[in-house]
Amino acid sequence: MLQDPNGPMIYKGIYHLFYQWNQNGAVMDVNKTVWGHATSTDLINWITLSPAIRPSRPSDINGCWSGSVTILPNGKPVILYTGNDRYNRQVQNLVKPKNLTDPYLRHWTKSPENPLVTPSPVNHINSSAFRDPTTAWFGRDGSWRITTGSQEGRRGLAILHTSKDFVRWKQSPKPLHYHDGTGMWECPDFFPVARTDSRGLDTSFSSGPMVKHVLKVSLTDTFNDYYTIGTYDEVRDVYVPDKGFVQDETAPRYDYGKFYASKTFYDSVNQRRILWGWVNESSPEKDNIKKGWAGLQAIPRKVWLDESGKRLVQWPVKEIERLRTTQVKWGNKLLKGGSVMEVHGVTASQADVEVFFKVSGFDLEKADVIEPGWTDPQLICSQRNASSGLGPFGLMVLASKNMEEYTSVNIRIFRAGENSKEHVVVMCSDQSTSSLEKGNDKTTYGAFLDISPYQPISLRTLIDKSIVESFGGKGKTCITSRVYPKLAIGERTHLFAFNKGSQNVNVLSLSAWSMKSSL
Ligand code: DQQ
Repeated sequence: MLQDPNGPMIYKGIYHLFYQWNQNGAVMDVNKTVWGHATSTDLINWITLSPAIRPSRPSDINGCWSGSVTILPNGKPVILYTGNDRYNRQVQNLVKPKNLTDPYLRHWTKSPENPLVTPSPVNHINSSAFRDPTTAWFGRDGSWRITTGSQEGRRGLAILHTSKDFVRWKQSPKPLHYHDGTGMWECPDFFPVARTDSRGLDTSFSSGPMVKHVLKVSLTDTFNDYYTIGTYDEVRDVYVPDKGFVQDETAPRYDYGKFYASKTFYDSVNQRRILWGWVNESSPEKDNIKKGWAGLQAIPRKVWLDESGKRLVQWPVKEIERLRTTQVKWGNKLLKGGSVMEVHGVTASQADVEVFFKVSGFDLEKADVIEPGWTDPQLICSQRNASSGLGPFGLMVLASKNMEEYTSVNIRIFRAGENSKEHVVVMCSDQSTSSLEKGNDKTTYGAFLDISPYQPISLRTLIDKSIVESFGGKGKTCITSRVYPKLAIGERTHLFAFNKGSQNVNVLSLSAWSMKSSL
């Protein structure tokens, strides 16, 4: 079983991804976890190498858990990771590449000083809640800083540690950030984003007026990744989320479907920040054992700050477009209320589909007013028969010919109030009809989409056999779903555009590409 992405980086032109991996089967076994290792020159085609870190020392004998890579100023990468030690305590360890001339970095050496940081009552760290060191950033005072995820009662926190030499780490008296009532913060990720530019910034980029910071934490309570945008106060060495953001379950999510333990890195060659996330299965364990594998990594996404400063934008890395082959194009097609139209000529089991919908202002003014209690988009998306007049419209993907099976990725538009000119736009990924097979988790996912429906509404969906990754509003809201069709397999898979609402919707343009498999 494969889990969290670990230590992504680019080194000598080669991308590296490590990941939590139980080599022995399609089930989780945290006491046996190794760092699986894969490399690529284009982020799309990957070769796997032998595991980079395996349990072998008292400081990691019960599992080599998540961690990050830092590229030191001399260009040398180092890894900090959590070891589950011989007493089942979580400790932080260091490993270095054995041979820096090898761009594949096939061999790694554990530091003889491990463990570098241990939990104890003296430092008030609970030994079962001390893990997942981030990429380090370099402070103006000449010290490195990392943060680790932790918990004190129901308070989740990101502990801060500083070091001059990367070996001796000192715990800061104050955490980088904390919030009560959230439970454990796993896999924190802390990085700068440019205010007015989609270009990425190195993790050590100094804060200043043109820079915001992002803190992401993975909450064990909900198994979701939440981020806030804020300011890193370098003098007080604390992170302060902007007004309106709270580091808890009310914070925005990278993805409103399956996406956890994610981690970003700075791609210095292409000056972008790239996000990796683990997509867990929605199938029962016995099915995973039967198929022989479980867990995958989402297509890597470029991530940057939206011009509103209120959210991040994510978009599949451009390299994915190299897998595109034949293209089917529609221009200006009317999707009448209640209609379904097949998109012919595309390998519907593996496709990249980008649509722009347009709704007339006249129809928008007639949209139903959202019910006062409908504050949870996931519930709105689950109301299968509640038509808003405007939508649901969108795509039916991984569909069987007669639609016994399909996953619906759709948009619904409501008026915000009786006398309001504002609209509420909801994006849904509805798996409830995705498979005839029983036993899978078919929860319907949904999220608000902060766009004006007077503008063209963009929806992109990457479809690959059992995974559907959707990006609404040019990447403002993302939803990833695992689905397991029984009928809609290979050539028996279809793709449809649909509009179940009563008003008409225009497809301004639709492009669907058949996608080749990667290596
Ligand atoms: N998975 C790792 C931990 C991390 C968790 C163990 C998140 O380090 O907190 O496999 O999925």
